[in-house]
Amino acid sequence: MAEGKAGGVREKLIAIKQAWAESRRLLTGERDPEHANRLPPGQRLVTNWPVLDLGVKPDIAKTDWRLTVDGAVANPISWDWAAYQAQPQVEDVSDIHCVTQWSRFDNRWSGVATSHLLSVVQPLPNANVVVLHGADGYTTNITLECFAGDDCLIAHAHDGVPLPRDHGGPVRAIIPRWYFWKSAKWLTRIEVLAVDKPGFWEVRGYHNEGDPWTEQRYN
Ligand SMILES: Nc1nc2c(c(=O)[nH]1)N[C@H]1C(S)=C(S)[C@@H](COP(=O)(O)O)O[C@H]1N2
Ligand SMILES: [Mo]
Repeated sequence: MAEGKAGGVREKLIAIKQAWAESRRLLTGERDPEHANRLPPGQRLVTNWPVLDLGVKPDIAKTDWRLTVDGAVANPISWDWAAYQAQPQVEDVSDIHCVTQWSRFDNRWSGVATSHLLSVVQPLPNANVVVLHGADGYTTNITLECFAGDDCLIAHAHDGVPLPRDHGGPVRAIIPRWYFWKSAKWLTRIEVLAVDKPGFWEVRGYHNEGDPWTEQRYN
């Protein structure tokens, strides 16, 4: 597809999702804060794995990939593939809940725990938020507290298979407690900040947090 046409399709898709947020479509008004069910309100279970993004899928070779962590940290880093692989590796199984109403159970993620990454970079006392940056220009903000959760990973594999490009390979963030838009694909930069900075969807009507159990879909 020519860049102009692809750009047009992308703008249309963004406008549709933004309009849904404005009209508060997809909200059921139900709540399940105690997680009585495994499926949050308004979600349906899928066994495939849909691909959702802005339509630009960066093709990043592992040899070119870097992960920069900067901002309000004592020890900024820029890991190349070898440095990332040399960090302690963990696995965690979690469920995906996408704001467009699909959920996928039991995803086994492999990678580096965000708690480990934070122990390396050492956020300054005034640090409150992280902004995750994808190589496609996507951004999303998460409180440092949520990002530090023991189920959060900087992941390179899903169910034992290297993350395909469609799903954000070589490396993406996994933030299971929030809707999946917080899990940035093609992760290349983590900005640690004192003051919150809403990301791509957060400035287009999505909720600043994104708890599926209380349907924090829109702001
Ligand atoms: N870099 C980047 N990350 C992104 C997005 C994106 O457009 N770019 N889309 C988000 C949204 S809205 C969703 S639902 C999930 C989809 O991930 P998947 O394609 O692996 O299912 O990625 C999230 N992370
Ligand atoms: Mo999404």
